Amino acid sequence: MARKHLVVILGDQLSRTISSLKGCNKHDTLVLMAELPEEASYVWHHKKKLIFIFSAMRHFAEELRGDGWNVSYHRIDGEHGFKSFTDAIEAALQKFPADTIRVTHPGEWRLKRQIEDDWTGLGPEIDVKEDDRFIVSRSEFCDWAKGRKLLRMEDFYREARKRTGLLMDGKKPVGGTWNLDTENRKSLDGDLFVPKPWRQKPDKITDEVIALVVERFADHPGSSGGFHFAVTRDGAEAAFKHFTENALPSFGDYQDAMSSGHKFLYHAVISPYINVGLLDPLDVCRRVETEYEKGRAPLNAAEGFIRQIIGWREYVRGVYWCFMPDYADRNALDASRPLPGFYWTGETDLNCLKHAIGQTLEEAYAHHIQRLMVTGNFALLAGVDPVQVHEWYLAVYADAFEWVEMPNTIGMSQFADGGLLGSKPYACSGNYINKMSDYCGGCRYDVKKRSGEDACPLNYLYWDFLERNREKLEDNQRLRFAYANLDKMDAETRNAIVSQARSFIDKLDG
Ligand code: FAD
Ligand code: DLZ
Ligand code: SF4
Repeated sequence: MARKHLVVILGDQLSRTISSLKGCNKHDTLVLMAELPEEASYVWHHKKKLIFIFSAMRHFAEELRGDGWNVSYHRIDGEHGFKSFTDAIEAALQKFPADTIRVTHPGEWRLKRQIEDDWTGLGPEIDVKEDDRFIVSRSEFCDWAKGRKLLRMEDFYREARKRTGLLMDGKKPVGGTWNLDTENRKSLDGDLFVPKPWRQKPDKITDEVIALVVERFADHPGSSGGFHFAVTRDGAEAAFKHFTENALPSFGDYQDAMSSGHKFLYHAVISPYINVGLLDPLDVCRRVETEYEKGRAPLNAAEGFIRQIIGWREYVRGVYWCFMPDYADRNALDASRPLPGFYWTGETDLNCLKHAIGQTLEEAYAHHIQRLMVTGNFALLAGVDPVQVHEWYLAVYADAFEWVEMPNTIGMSQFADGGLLGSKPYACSGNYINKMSDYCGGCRYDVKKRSGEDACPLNYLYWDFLERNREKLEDNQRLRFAYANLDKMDAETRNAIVSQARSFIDKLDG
């Protein structure tokens, strides 16, 4: 007799070719999908994130049914009363006595533990399949990392280019240079044409989910209004096509720019779709490579985009699985302040933060430099507990799943891993924000002033950050110039800066 499989598909495994379904026979398989209170509340998810995931799950279940799969789907507003996956599986097994519970490896340590600790006691054999939507497997990354003193993203990225053949000319990079990062740093000229972002009008299923989230998750952060994410493969495809046709050519030049008038600039806004499986990462890279080959996008755009996906995205996933679970507790700079309350409201008179947080609460989206150099930088300078910073990022972005969010936050943004992921902290004063954005023009603070009542707080916080962490950071070669500048200040100036920074920080609420 054929073996019966119960295939559990998680909310970020919405790919028709997901490994857990491979080799299963439709007659002997029950697919289980569930909207669950435990998943909806392990952090304080943004309303738009909840809408996106539930609606994409419901659409995917329909798609699977259309393909002939037998799907048992549990809505969070249904009668089921399950709290967790374990509850839902236990109930499913009553009606469908499977020999095997199959699942594709989850993207969060918490769920890996749940599978190992709780699902194993349910009876059937547990079969966890590798998630083959990544270019480099978890074990391949760990083999690569083993024995290296420094885990440089650049080294990893070059290997990934060779492995995929993307933008390669034999054994050499197309154009002769691996990384065109220095050509990704233009600030925005006022009169540039910025394309309108792609938007999906909600259909009936999404409208139902919006009503559900508005009612049931009313106290969760963020706005539910103007929901415009794609929730199907076709929608995600349309969003990606819109990006390649309208924004990709300028993506490289303005990758690091920030603008109060343009939330999305030339960014792809596809991370939620790739992360839940509506778009395939390698496929989008190949299509961007084709845009370059056909002369429709310059090399700095194509290379910059491909680097983010086969470089950074794969690399952070490797770091997560190689260094968890202790990675979550790292706190190399001993930062311990509570996250300021304005991260949940956007109510602050620092204009850069007001914009980045306001947009985040509105859209469940901010681009990389807003996340790294505005919200991340402020938390780093103020010495906020990295766990609280991590929980904020995991909650507020539609693309946030722990495998990708945590290394970006704990490592890249907060330097809490002590330099495993980045060779120096991404700390900046107001000068950088002023160079890359138009935020300072509309701010009540003066970005040119280092101290005094109306001085830009990032200026004194930056110097105080260096002073406070002198013992830990002074020997970092990449901070030599910054410490030399700090040491050039006379004692009186330095003391004034430090004391203004400390009193500013002390006034931040939790
Ligand atoms: P684009 O700028 O258009 O880039 C194209 C694609 O490259 C993205 O869709 C994404 O898939 C990939 N990418 C770019 N940068 C990174 C990166 N550093 N790590 C992984 N993938 C990358 N990204 C997430 O997908 N989920 C997160 O939870 C997340 N949390 C972050 C937290 C912090 C503190 C920081 C600094 C960055 C975080 N990022 C995260 C990375 C990055 O900010 C987002 O991937 C990006 O802003 C998504 O927008 P986009 O699709 O318009 O990206
Ligand atoms: C993030 C999320 C949310 C909010 N809700 C669900 C859910 O109800 N059901 C589900 O299967 N998945 C959900 N997810 C995604 C998971 O919590 C988790 O982040 C990923 O499955 C990790 O791989
Ligand atoms: Fe931000 Fe300072 Fe510029 Fe104000 S002046 S927007 S606080 S960098």
